[in-house]
Amino acid sequence: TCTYFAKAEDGHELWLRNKSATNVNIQTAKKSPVLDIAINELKKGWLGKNDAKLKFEFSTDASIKGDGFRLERSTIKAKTDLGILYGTFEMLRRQYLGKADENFSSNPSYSRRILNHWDNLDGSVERGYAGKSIFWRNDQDLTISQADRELYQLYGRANASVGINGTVLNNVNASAKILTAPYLKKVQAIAGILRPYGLKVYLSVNFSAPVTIGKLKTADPLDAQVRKWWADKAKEIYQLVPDFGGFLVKANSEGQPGPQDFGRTHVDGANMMADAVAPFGGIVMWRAFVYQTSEQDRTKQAYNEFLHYDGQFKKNVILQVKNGPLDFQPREPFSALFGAMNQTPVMPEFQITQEYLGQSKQLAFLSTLWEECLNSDTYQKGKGSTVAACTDGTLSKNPLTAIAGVANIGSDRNWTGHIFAQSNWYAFGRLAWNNQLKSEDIADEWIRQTFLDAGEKAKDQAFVKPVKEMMLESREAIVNYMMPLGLHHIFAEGHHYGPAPWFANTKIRADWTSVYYHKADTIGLGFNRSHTGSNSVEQYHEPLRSKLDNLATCPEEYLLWFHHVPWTYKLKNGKDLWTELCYRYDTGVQQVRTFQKTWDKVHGLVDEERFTAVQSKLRTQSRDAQIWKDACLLYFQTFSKRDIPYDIERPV
Ligand code: GCW
Repeated sequence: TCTYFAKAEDGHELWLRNKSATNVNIQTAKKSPVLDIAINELKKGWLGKNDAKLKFEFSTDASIKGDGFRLERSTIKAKTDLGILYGTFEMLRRQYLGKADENFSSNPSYSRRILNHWDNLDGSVERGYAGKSIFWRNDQDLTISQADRELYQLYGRANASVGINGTVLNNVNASAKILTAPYLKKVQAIAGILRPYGLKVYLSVNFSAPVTIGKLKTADPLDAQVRKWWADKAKEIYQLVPDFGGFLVKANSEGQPGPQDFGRTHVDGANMMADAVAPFGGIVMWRAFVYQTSEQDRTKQAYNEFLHYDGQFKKNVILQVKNGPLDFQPREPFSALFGAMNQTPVMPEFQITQEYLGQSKQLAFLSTLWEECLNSDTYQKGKGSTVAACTDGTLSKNPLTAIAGVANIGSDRNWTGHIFAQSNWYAFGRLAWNNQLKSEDIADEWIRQTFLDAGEKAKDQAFVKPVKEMMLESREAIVNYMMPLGLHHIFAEGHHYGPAPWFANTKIRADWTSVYYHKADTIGLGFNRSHTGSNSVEQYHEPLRSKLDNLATCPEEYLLWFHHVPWTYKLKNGKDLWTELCYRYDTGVQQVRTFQKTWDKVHGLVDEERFTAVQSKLRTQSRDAQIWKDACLLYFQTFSKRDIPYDIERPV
């Protein structure tokens, strides 16, 4: 447990390393635990004029929305205590970054900005690469030590600093045990520690809980006893945690129980739970990540399952949709569900943990991936109907707006395994607060706060610039050496780290193999989802549908996602598919080699500990990028029967 303490002491305080240089006097007419934290942060981190007078002001200004705020020279204005806290963090960030002391207003894009922890109750973390769960150890030990308490405070502080205001404490592959009294007691205690940081607690629930822990004979959502069981359970939870956020549900997906087990629908299931939490103001986040063993292209299934339920869900239900229609691949087109629903609100689910992007071994700044998704145009209500606008209430005027990120946090001393993975936690929070932010600015902020002293400008050219370029390029590099040109899910089975494009197995469902996705043959490569194939393009609105449908107009980054393309097909740069594929894989490897050089050059500009840690991870990444390239090219070559161009590096 002492590793927990080390997080603060060893300078592993994430992006929050500001230490006050000057004194500030705070004037506030109100007192509360939230405001106490704001005051404490200001005392700890104030870098403005010495002995400055700063005022908290509760304002009815209509331009301030929700927990938004307005900063004026010596005033933080907000409607709520949390607004003051978020304004405080923004003010301190601006001071740290050396930004001009000018008026600044900001309102959150989404009202609920939530981390999803895939933490199991035995302490393991599904798709977690940074140690153990910070919340759960095992059934026998549900205590909260002083070290835990301090850790949760650091966690709360980090989240509040970027505006994250909710956390789901357990895995969506949920154990029903989380709803038993001993666990709920711990949930209550955690909620108590996180509350002043503005974090609402939510739980993932298992649909068959009424049977497994409730001893009922069924979990049928239309059964009166089942409905009562959930209503009573909700009441029990709200007695312990009055501001409990609600339930997250993975139902009838990958073997999880759900309403369909009883011949009922997702609507029946979601609404039953929604009724249970509604009296207390709770919500239900119902995941749309469903796919059955069927002949139907897996990427079409969630849309087909949910579209016709639009408008049938209770008001406190929101559909949680992964950014792409498959599963958090290095690159996917956006999920068509974002532009599909007219009445039912939809929330994006991003994956902060790098399940498919090198885990905590590789450097991948995911902000660019999320920005790409948020800015994608669904054309739902004409041009400009971006995923951001479809989900943040701009287009639907739906009062329930939310966004989720699958956390990459664990018990590791640096929280996230890879130091640069901290930037993804940071970026998720910043984009959840403001979905118009640019990755470039987010990276800049994060680098300065994580590695530089307050206001430091001397390292701009030698450090900030090259490191920022590396971050901004990192996701594209991974796309290049893993799955360029729209390739997807050719990962080794199970762990999802390395390549296995050859993976085929007639004994398991086809969509759990790699050959299902790339469909390599002697003619070409790629999954035909155009109108002559699975026709998944039909789920997109015009003019996007036709653009994707037509091989000549389909953006090349999605080419093999939507088309089976002949090896000899000429791409825009004049190269044929096989040749271009070789160059893309090679480019990816070369990009990582360049990252290594970039990082080696900053030696001395960053502390030795973090320098070495990152250097060593980049070596691993470079080696593994090479493996990806060699494996994929040598395998695809058995179909293309062509040489790898001689001006690129030979397979090792
Ligand atoms: O990405 C896949 C993962 C599973 C995960 C599932 C989901 C929590 O491989 O580990 O389960 O998606 O999102 O439900």
